Amino acid sequence: TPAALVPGAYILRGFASEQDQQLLHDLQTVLAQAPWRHMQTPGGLAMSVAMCNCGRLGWVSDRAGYRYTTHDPLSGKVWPAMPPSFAALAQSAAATVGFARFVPDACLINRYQTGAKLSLHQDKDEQDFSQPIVSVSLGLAATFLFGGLRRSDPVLRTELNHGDVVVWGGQARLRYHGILPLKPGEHPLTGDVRINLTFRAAG
Ligand code: MD5
Ligand code: FE
Repeated sequence: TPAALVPGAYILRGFASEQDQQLLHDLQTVLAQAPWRHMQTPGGLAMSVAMCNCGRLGWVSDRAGYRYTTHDPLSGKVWPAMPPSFAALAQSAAATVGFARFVPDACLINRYQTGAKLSLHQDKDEQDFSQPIVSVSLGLAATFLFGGLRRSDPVLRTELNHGDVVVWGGQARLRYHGILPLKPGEHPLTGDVRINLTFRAAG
């Protein structure tokens, strides 16, 4: 088992590197069915991160709040299927740190352009917090913030680079976390953006 960043959080540096082109290719298939969009916060502001989903369930935010849906509110159709390359990578990363039974039913896909950020928050819209979240970073690097179980707890930071995979389980599952505003840059595979695939067992 790799070393834990904090108890329950395992960073697998470069775990997705060999599959990067396959993942980005399959992402295009997803995006052809469900395009990027800037969702609204319950307060009515557009999020700076553009999002999309694949899998049986997709995470959405609007004036009514945060929730998982089976259908894309933009098209009225079900979310695109989760590509086998996505599911296999997420399951293999989870199994590497001991979650052999992790079966993601949701993949939230985040796109960070220059300046896009994710403020400190907890992921708690899922049914079963004993299931981990697996996150895959592609393209430009970003500074990841992880706090504690209370918003006021001190915040540590680490860089997430292309190909890095993090499994957030156990005690780390409900920690506050966020992403600092993306710095401008250019990546050979993604251009001027960072992409994050976030796998969850949501339902
Ligand atoms: C990202 N996305 O890099 C991150 C990766 C999100 C989100 O935060 O909600 O879409 S997921 C990081 C994560 C998930 C669950 C728990 C913890 C971190 N944690 O306990 O620190 O776009
Ligand atoms: Fe999150």
